[in-house]
Amino acid sequence: MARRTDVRKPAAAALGVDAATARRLLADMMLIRRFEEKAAESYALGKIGGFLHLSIGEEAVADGATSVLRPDDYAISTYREHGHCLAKGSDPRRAMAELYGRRDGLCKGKGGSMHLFDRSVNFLGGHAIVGAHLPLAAGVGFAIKYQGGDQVVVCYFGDGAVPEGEFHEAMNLSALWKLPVIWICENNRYAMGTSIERALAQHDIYKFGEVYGIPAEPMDGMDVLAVRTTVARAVERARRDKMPSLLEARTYRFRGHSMRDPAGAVYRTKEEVEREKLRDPIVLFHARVLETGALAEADVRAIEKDVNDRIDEAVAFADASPEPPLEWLLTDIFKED
Ligand SMILES: Cc1ncc(C[n+]2csc(CCOP(=O)(O)OP(=O)(O)O)c2C)c(N)n1
Ligand SMILES: [Mg+2]
Repeated sequence: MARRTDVRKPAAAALGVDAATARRLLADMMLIRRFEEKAAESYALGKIGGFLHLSIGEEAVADGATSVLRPDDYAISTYREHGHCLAKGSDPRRAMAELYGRRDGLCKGKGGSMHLFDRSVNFLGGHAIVGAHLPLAAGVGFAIKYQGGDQVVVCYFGDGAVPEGEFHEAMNLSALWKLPVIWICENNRYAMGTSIERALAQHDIYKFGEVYGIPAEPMDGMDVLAVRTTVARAVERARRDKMPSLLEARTYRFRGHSMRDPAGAVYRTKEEVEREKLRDPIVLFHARVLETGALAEADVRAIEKDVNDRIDEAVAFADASPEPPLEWLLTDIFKED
């Protein structure tokens, strides 16, 4: 009888990635999902205050994109950034402690859910003002080029940023100055309760790339391998030719905009949400790795257990971390004397 490892080789090839990559992609998506499910529980228990925006349903974008980056590449994001930060390699314990507002958090508990920042993995935030980080991403791209580096910067933003001036300014400058920026629009079709049909004259967001002379493509944001392949092409263009790309990830958030809009039920039909849940990126990829034989069900269960253990550990770590002392209010701030 063939050994299990022998059986896996041709099947994994059918998937287009090797078994180790499949394992990592699945584990990272599950880690983001579990992290956010636990964060929602902690919010309900009153352990997390302020805003909390979950990306449940959108994990394939962060995971697929980061899987083709180097550790020295940069990522920058919105307030819906837990997944981007974890995918980039941040310690879930310190990310959870940040959500809890505790002193061992990534930003010493001063940033909270919307402002995760982790210089050690080149994750440059967590930005709460819609559209504001796009010019920052262009600036990071400029700095890379100016310093003669070959890193790239991935900038995630929502469909809600597209009608704003900052989107257009940033597209223009990145094209004009040939900056190594990969613009990834996470088009989940809503900006809070406003659908793209009510906000945008052009619903195919990737088409804005053509106007600025930027290579642009839509991608299935619920398919981690599609995201990986499309972003890999954009990374190559950015690294080699200093050419930006605009990628439109077609995705969906299964929960509401924030914990104050838990189900998003006022502006979306139940049928729409249920239909989109059939495209759950984790369920789809799980099925695909089994079908192709890249992983066995026992492997998936082991990954799941490991992820659950890591997140339980993250919650315990956050719970045990003390609150920041009052004096810290006046440190790490920019002030002119
Ligand atoms: C400049 C600005 N205007 C309004 C808001 C309020 N606001 C917070 S999130 C949001 C929706 C943004 O939607 P989108 O960019 O599609 O991202 P998503 O929440 O869907 O991930 C708005 C309008 C803000 N934070 N900044
Ligand atoms: Mg949106």
